[in-house]
Amino acid sequence: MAGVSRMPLGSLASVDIEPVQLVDPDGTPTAEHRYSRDLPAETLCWLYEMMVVARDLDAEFVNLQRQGELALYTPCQGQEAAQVGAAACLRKTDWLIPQYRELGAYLVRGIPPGHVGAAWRGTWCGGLEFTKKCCAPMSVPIGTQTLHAVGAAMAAQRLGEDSVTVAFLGDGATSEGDVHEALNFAAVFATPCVFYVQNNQWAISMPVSRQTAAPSIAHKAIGYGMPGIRVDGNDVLACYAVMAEAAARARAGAGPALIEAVTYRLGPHTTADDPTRYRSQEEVDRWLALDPIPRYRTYLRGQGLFSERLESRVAARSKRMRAELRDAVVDAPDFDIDDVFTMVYAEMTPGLRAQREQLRAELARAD
Ligand SMILES: Cc1ncc(C[n+]2csc(CCOP(=O)(O)OP(=O)(O)O)c2C)c(N)n1
Ligand SMILES: [Mg+2]
Repeated sequence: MAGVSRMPLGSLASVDIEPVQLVDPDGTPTAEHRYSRDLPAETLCWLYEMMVVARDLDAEFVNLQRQGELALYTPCQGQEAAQVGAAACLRKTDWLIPQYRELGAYLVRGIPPGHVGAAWRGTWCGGLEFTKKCCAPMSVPIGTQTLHAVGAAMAAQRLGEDSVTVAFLGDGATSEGDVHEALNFAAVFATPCVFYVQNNQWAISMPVSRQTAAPSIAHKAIGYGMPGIRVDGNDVLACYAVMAEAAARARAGAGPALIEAVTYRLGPHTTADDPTRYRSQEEVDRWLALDPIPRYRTYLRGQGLFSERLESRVAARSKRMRAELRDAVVDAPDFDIDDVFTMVYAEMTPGLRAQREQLRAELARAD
């Protein structure tokens, strides 16, 4: 497969603290030789397109929240390379198990933006449509999705399928007990599951320095007996190459891996957050200089692949998808409150029935 090195994924006894980087922040190729940047020109341009469209759609989501169409949204600005690179190298039948900030991965997988909008609008089917594209609905209870991912990977293993499951999680999630159980189970049973930690430096207002005393999040892999690897999460080609290697390894039956993509959340944690209360503008500026999109644009230009034609194709797609999102979300009907109770089990339990009656009575009083 293009972009995959022939070398095994690191060593089980050590983790390189230097993240894998294929494109320097100035847009020139690095001296990295274990991984290849060799992808077809069409793929290289598509990665750019996906990153730009993800950023534009992300801005549209924030606008929709500000206009009262969505209660909440979790911006992914700054993390486009980490998400696009990781999702782009997978097969359509590989399962994506997201946390909640993975717009770039949904986009690459072909999930219509309106379906992501429905999920943030809180309609009953919000997220259910994702499963048609082998992507689980978003998961807000931090870390729980990693257990689902290991379960899905074990199911594929038992069914003799050759699909790989990728669990997306954040730096903060790695402090959760659930994640320990998921990593341990995955390693003991050699499940085809890749744990992809987007270390965006913050878990709401808690810095990553408070999440672990280990040298890095990737180092935790050593204790579980799986390879751990750090990658520059603002370098789309490095994220692509490292995930491609981990997925190929898992597909071949060699078990899970833990990837730490070192990146930064440029925006707020959610649309309800004010990050100026806990981090400095100087820190944000330092990461803005490492913005994955201009870096990759410079790289493409250096390769002779960037053109006005590409820029206008990307702009047209972005415009189309933003309009698609707005059309799906603006003035969409509210859901029927009964669905909260009727859609959980095939048959409602007595407890759910009682809760429904209680809510109905409260709503009637409020009217
Ligand atoms: C089990 C649980 N505990 C606490 C929360 C509140 N909470 C929501 S997001 C978040 C931070 C998660 O940080 P991280 O895993 O780094 O992901 P990021 O938001 O940075 O992408 C917390 C603590 C939650 N949703 N679930
Ligand atoms: Mg985080």
